[in-house]
Amino acid sequence: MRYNTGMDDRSSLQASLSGLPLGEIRWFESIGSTNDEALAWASAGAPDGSLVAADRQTRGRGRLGRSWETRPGAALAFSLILRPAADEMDYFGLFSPLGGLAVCQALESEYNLPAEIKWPNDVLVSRRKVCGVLTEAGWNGSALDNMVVGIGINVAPGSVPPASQLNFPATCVEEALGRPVDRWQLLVAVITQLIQLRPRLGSLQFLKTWEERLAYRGELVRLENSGGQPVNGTLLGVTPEGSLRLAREDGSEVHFSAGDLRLRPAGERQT
Ligand code: BT5
Repeated sequence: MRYNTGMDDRSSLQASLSGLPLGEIRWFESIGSTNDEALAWASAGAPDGSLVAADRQTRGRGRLGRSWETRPGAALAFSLILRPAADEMDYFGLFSPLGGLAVCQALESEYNLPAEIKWPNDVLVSRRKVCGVLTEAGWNGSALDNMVVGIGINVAPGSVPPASQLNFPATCVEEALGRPVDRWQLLVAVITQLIQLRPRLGSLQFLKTWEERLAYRGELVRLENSGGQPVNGTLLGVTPEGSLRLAREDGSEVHFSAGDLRLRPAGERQT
């Protein structure tokens, strides 16, 4: 199946999203980064639930200055502007898993495709990365003003960058499924799931749902950061704030917040 381009994309997107309780919507055929646009728009007053989506990103961003590839006609790249209500402020660290969980649940509900979350922010299918989430906060002085949840999903095979550009094996939804999918249908499903999950942010049920989705749970993993020694341990789960819980060999439990950490299965060679 070929995707429509240009104005058809804009109208397909708007038609698909028309039933959802969203704010305003901005669509770009090509943009630097949907997160940059969303952060600027949020600080200029975009309402809660506003959406920036693009067919192509020329400077799509991952975490810690890494880049994210979004090739035209093959992927989903969008950023949702959320204005945390007073009771959501404490759950600052959970907006990223909110995005990841919404993608997992959408893949399962729409396509029966089992998906996992590689802590902190990747969605894996068959242990390959199909989606990345980059959540960024907008501040008004020292007060949290908005959270931008940026989601990139590889949909068609053309969206998967060559292995030489990847720091973890990647795939796309169509490859995993063995058939074409309608990316607007997937977009609607992800946003629908996110809207449904949001009121449960920070609840025990939210944490349980997240933990059940954690890739490598009960397995030996290695945590790497840019500087110090890697840490090995058995992945136990997450804390209520979203830190990773690891059991060391001596039985002690240690917690790690996302920072600049990378999670790897312990058996994998360091690259
Ligand atoms: C992420 O970062 O995985 C978060 C990616 C978030 C992208 C969305 S798209 C909409 C919104 N607007 C933006 O500008 N960003 C968000 P990280 O865990 O740091 O992973 C980045 C690494 O993934 C790169 O260094 C590459 O190795 C790899 N990568 C780049 N493009 C990829 C792709 N399309 N599929 C799989 N892996 C990719």
